[in-house]
Amino acid sequence: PFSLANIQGDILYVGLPKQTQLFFFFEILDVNSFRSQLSKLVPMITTAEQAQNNRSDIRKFKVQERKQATQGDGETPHPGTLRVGGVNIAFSAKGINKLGITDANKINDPLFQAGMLKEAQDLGDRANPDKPGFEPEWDTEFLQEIHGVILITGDSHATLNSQLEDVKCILMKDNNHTIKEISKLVGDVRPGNQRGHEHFGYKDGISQPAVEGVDVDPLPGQTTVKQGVVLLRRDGDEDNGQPIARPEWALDGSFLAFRKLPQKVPEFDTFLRENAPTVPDPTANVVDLLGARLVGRWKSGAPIVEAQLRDDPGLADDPQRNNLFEFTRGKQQICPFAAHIRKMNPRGDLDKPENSVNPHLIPRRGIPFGGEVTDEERNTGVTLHERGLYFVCYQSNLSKGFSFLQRLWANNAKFPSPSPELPGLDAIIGQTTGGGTRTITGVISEDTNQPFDLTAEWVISKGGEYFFSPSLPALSSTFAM
Ligand code: N7H
Repeated sequence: PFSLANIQGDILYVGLPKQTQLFFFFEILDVNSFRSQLSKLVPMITTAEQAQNNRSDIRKFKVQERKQATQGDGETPHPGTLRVGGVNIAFSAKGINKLGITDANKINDPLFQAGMLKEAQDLGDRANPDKPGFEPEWDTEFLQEIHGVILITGDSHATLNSQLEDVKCILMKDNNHTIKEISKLVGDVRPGNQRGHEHFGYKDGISQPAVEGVDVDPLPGQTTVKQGVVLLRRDGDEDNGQPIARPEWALDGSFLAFRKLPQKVPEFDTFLRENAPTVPDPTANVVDLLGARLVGRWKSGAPIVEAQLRDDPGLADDPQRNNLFEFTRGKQQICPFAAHIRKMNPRGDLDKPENSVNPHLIPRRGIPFGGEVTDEERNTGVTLHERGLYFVCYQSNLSKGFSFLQRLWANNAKFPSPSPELPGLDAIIGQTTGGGTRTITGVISEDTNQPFDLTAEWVISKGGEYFFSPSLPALSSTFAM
């Protein structure tokens, strides 16, 4: 039977509620004590059922609050009773092997089993020039053996840290050599009116797939995918129509792809300012227009297909309309083929989308990291403080989800168009191991075949890993003991 109480909370709906989020990467040193302590951690894990209840409590709280503000009456629930935080746990293939799970190799996802480091070059990540052969230019923590990650979300750094202390206390109760910290990364929702926007300034998290039987009331334009696109062993976890063989404990688990993606914000802004082509309408803001054409949405989130020449915040803020659009197949007068959201979800561009697009849709759960751009950075156009996105997505199959999207769509100059106009790489995340140039077409509406050079990459991968987020029953039985 399918139960939300069995599934970790970050996977479904919109994930764990978060203002700030901590990723604690660890290595398992003492397998026996880890396994016995893990069973005591399981009750702390936030399930999809709890995450969903929380959200409706928070919504109710906000409605009450608004009522009180306008009418001065009504009983406001005490915010202290609302849990805005959550805890989830996931393991790398090395971690699952280390635990000694006997049929670990039957999980049957070669990319997961090899680990992300092995795939770095194929993903287009840059080489470290000081290393022979290919070693990606990643932060050192991702070059080490990582066994697992604990995700903690909450409303302040203080809450996260105290939650982390509780988790560590449980895991290391009898033995403080049970696990070793590899690194602790903290992301934050951006402040003020940039809440929900990533660091380039664009509203994020608008388009998410609805999951069959879970998100029963999809918004206009939202695609419903089979449960098995996200959850292992569910309907749709298949290859060529055949269910993929997986061990029993894989049921209702999901692969978590984590990427640390720093963004060169002042450099991106300078590029837009210096390279924005003129358009016939003299009232258009050509700088913002170029950005919107590269992303496929304006900074407000309004899709360029429905707001062709200027931003439309009213459209962006209307959930009934902000995701309801399709690209015109074979044409890029309005939205370049290389626009990030067209590459990642080519709605209207392919035949049989149920087979060609839907299996590749991913729930995204990332969070920005790093501070706001400083005056000095803005004035010099040079990034001095690292900032970007801790990208997280879930899928039942990495070769259809994250890896597919990065390699076969973002990094593939020929996708999605069969027309003679060569789309070029995804303007935001397309990458070439740092070597190639990135030329796209479709930026100039009057001549969509005209090449347009993106003179740099503004999103530069610094590493990541593939994890498996097991179901609660699997955590209690197979992973713990
Ligand atoms: Fe992307 N950005 O600011 O440009 N992304 N993304 N992404 N992304 C989306 O529609 C961004 C990254 C997807 O269904 C929006 O919710 C940045 C990776 C997918 O229409 C914006 C980075 C991958 C979608 C951004 C980054 C994806 C999507 C519009 C890195 C997968 C939904 C908001 C720093 C390999 C497409 C929205 C759809 C949307 C940005 C990374 C995938 C603004 C800055 C690595 C599937």
